[in-house]
Amino acid sequence: SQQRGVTVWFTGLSGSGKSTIARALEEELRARDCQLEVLDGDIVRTNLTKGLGFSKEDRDENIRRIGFVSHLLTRNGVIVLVSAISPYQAVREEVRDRIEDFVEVYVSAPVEVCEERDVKGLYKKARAGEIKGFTGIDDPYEPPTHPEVDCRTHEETLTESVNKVLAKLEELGYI
Ligand code: GGZ
Repeated sequence: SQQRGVTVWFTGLSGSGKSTIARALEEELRARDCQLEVLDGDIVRTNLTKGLGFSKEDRDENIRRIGFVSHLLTRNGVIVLVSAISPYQAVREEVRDRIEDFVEVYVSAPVEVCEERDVKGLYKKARAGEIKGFTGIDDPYEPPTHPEVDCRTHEETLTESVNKVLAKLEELGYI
C-alpha cells in the first residue's frame, strides 16, 4: 500500500538542533525508501518566503506558507520534515489543525545552551545589539504545550533524539 504522508514539525530556538536532527532523520528514512521532503529555514527563506523578515507578522506568514506546502505534500503521501523556529503557539496550532497527519517535535535546549553553542555567532550579535528581535534574547519563544516528541538536546545524543522521533513515527504507523 502507498505510504501515509506526515508532517514532522521541528520547533525550537536557533541552535537548538532542529536541522541537525531533521538531517539525521532524513538519512534514516532514505535508508527505508520513504518518500520525503525537507523544508529547512535557510532554503525556505531564500525561495518560498524570500523577502520576509522576523517581525511577528512575517514569522507568522513564513510559518503559514511552510504549513501550506507541507499540507500539499503530506496529503500526497510524503513525509515532510520542517525545521523552523516557529516561535508562536497560535500559528503552530493553526498549521497543525490544517494538516491531518502532524507530529510536533519540540527541540528544547535552554537558551543558555544554544547561546553557548552559538554555531553561527548570531547570539553574540544579538547581545551586542547588532541583530534586534532575536528569538530567546529580545523576542519571544512560546514553548509547545503538547508536543508529540521532546528532544532535550542538552542532555541526550543526536542518535537518541533521532530514535525518539523514529519511535513516534512507528507508534503512529507512518513507518
Ligand atoms: C531568530 C534569526 C533572526 C532573528 C536571523 N531571530 O540559526 P539559524 O539563523 O540558521 O536559524 C535562525 C533563522 C530563523 O528562521 P526561521 O524561518 O526558522 O524563523 S521563524 O520560524 O521564526 O520564522 C537564524 C536566523 O534565521 N535569524 N534573524 N531575529 N533567528
